[in-house]
Amino acid sequence: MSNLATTGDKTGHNAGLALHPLGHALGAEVAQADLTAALDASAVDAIRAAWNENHILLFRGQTLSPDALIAFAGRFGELDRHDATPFYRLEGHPEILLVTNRMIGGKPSETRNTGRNWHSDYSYTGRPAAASMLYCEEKPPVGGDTMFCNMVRAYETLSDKMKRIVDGLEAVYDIGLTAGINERDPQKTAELRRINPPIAHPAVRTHPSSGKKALYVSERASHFHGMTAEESRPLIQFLCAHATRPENVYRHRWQVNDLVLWDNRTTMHIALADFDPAAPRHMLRTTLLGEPSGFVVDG
Ligand SMILES: O=C(O)CCC(=O)C(=O)O
Ligand SMILES: [Fe+2]
Repeated sequence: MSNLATTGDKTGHNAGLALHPLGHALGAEVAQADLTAALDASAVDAIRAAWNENHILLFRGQTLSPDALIAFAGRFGELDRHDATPFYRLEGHPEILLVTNRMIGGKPSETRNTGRNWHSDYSYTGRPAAASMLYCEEKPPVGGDTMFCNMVRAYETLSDKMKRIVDGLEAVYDIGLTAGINERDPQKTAELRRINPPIAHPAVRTHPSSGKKALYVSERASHFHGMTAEESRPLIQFLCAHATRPENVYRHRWQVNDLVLWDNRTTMHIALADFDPAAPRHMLRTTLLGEPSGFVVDG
């Protein structure tokens, strides 16, 4: 693992990464890494272990072409080709989703307001994202931050009675609850609704690697299956407020050439509109497919 600084012995056996915590609740920076170099299996394992432990990882100062980003991401799982949101892909690279406010084809970008409420990626699909990686190519001089919260801690800090209640629930996800979707092209959003009908997923999920239970409820959940919206809404609001308490959040201030990896099974995130929309912000995202989950509901 010559391309990753380690704290282990020089042979690379049992090597740990040079990790610096980003927040008490979640997040770590991996220092002195060059992700364009070929990663051997032990480096991939070490990153995966640090990722499972910290939920989000930051690599600064990376110069990654779309192909290099795809190659790196593909070492960690099966890449999503973003068929659930086909209008937002980087041309020629379906494995990359553009999150940008640059003009596209002379029109305002459809992803200029992506991620503006607390969510886990692709929760409105039958294969909710296992993980996402976001690479910053351009950022406004001030703001454009992203916040992340720890859904394992969110679950663990509920009372035992509330844990038992949410253990038995399924949240119904609705792409129409994506903040800002109504500001986008109505024909395209109608197509997105057609591709992604409301789908129910367990409100608590067990992480396949760590075995930890994590809350899986977000601001894109309309109700709990079998309950009315009126009955569900106060509980969804409470759970989201509980999960996103400041002490359970890490706020990332982007630098150009940052790559942030997050686990969508153990975190939620929100992209803040805390910047001048005339200042370009341009990010490339790759997404790792999660396990098939959930069932489509009538509403
Ligand atoms: O632009 C961001 O900071 C994050 C947007 C988002 O939600 C995503 O890329 O999944
Ligand atoms: Fe997102």
